[in-house]
Amino acid sequence: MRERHAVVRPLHREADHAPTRVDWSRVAYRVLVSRALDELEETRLFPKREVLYQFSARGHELTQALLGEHLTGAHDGVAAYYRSRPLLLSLGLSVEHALASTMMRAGSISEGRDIGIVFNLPRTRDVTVLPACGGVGTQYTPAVGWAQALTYRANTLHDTEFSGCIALAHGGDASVATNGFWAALTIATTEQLPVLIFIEDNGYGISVPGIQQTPGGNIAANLGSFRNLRVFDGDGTDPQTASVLIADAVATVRQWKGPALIHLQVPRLSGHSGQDTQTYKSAATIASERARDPLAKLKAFVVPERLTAEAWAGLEQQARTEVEEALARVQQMPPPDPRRVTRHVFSEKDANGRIELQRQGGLAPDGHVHAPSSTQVKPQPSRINMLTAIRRTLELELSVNPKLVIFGEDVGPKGGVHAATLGLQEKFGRTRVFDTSLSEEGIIGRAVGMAIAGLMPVPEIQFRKYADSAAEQINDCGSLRWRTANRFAAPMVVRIPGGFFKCGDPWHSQTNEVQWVHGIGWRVAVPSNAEDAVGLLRAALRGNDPTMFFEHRAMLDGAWARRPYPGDQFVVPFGVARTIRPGNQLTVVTWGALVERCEAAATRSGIDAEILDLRTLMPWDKSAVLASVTKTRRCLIVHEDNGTAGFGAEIAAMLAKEAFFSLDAPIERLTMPDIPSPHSPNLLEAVVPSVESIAQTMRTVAEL
Ligand SMILES: Cc1ncc(C[n+]2csc(CCOP(=O)(O)OP(=O)(O)O)c2C)c(N)n1
Repeated sequence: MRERHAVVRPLHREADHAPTRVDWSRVAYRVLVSRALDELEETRLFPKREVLYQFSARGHELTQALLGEHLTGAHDGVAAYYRSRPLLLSLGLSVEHALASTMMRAGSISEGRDIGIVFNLPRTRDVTVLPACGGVGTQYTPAVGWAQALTYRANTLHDTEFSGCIALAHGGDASVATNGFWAALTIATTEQLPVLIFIEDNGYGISVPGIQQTPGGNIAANLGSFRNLRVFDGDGTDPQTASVLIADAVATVRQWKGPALIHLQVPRLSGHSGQDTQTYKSAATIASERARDPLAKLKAFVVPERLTAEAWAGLEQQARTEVEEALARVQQMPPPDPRRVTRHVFSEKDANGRIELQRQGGLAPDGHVHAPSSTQVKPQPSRINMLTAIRRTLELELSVNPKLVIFGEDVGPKGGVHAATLGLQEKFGRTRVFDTSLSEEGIIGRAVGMAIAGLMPVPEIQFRKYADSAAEQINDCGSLRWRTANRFAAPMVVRIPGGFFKCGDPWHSQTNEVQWVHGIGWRVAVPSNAEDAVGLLRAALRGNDPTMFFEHRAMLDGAWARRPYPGDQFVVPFGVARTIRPGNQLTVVTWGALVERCEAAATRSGIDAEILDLRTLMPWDKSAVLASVTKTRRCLIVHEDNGTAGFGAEIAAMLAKEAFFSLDAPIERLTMPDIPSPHSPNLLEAVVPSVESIAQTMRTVAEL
């Protein structure tokens, strides 16, 4: 033990020392296979453009092969990045699959949809590798979400299989400057989660040196006194040092004593990617990096003490042969089929009507059976407001679905700044309804990790504008099913209030719902009243896709939006508009808070308008709009979001194409002008479509 203290540099005094059980022959083989793969790609496949993106792991292989030795928990979860291939090979990714991915073949990890170096491994009883992203730092918050799901499944659902399993976030030295890193660090240390942050420091983020990513260039040194974090630091090229440090770090986290960070220095022996010629490094720097090649150091460490020279040569030969044989097989594989490239954006059914389930993520792959649902309204005598409708639906779903968790800023004891979660923590406890740190990236990224771990996360973003800080996680969550060719999905329901209330302002009042419609893979609900809010929210909470549930602030307690509670089973299918008022003179298409105004405007204008409340924008009810416009021959679209590229433009484009010969007048849009929401009520009233301005526009369009 003492000797090991002499070689390793654990910054944390209480580092727990685990026995190092390393199969050096296996580690050597994995290092050699990774090196042979990079060699093949760098010298033969990349120059011939058979591989278009080459991210060499030369210099990073030893640390990752050693780490693979310790990731043995049945539910360990790894959030990897683009330089994680040696780790993936250690966790069971075959050489053939790895090559098929970079060579963009059918049947590979993403079927040629994503760069072949961002991997994933769906698993039910082995280490899961969460879908990696191209964005630096995006891996961290899903990793802490996975860690929290482990503790939830073990401690709250009492599934002992999850005890002692860990999450691992793998990144480079530049990634410690990202929002995701700090969001995850805060969550992990405040919640004391079993996550190991594994930083491989090759000194550069492409060309920018590490001293510009963290002061002094060593994140471990800087985090030495960070509360609730154990820190390990050392030379990742020295087999003995790296082996002991990694064993200790993993063992500490496995005991569920809290998170740890390990920082290991390694050389990057190739350019950042195939295109990078490293002109920013001096010849001396390159030479000193080569002198630290962990492969050479590993050979010196194991031969002859642990392996004979012949055995080492045999491993080298075997690794080259394995890679060449894999190449020969991959070259026989067909390229991906372009006819399939638009598939798997959302959960889909096959030709026989059966859902083509993702292999991992969400409740469905675990065979979860939801409580009965019905599209029939069972109205209760008294009316409730939309806020109560949302709260009641959340409460019912929490009670029938133990895998559902609600979280966000202030949603706990306070019950949310809009009171939608009032009393829920008291009733269901703080593991199921909890406050989070103030980081929207942290909230959504954590939800992604939890969803992949088989829970149904229901994060709240306090106001629409503040979803901006989570934009990267939202985008990556939406594209996750497509990127992984349906191997993974992360169904969740993100509740976001927004829109004008009594006043406006640029921070709390925008809607900008079109952003998610334009994004990939999100279903978008925009209910206008309490009944639809119940039905759409329940459908979303029992759905198999990520959903944005927009709660309009003006409708939460608005009198018009109050409706009888439609029952505990009530669901509203997405993509079905509601006809608020039948009419023959003009079709008005709207949603959210402006449905009420359009209805009042129809009465005021005296126009026989047919009003459609879309209720959901993704999917949206094209056929209802088309049928109505074909009948009335005129269309007015009214929305609160800005006009330019608002969702009204999409509706108008569809009608221009599909209803051109049915139209007696140009399609009209009435929207906010292209400005943020103004604060003063008189300014607000002047720009949000009002009953009067809608009525006037109805008359104009009807009379054209
Ligand atoms: C959010 C984001 N910004 C920029 C990039 C472009 N980019 C790709 S890798 C990289 C450097 C990352 O360096 P580091 O985290 O140290 O990992 P390494 O590549 O050295 O292994 C940059 C700037 C990106 N992929 N994502």
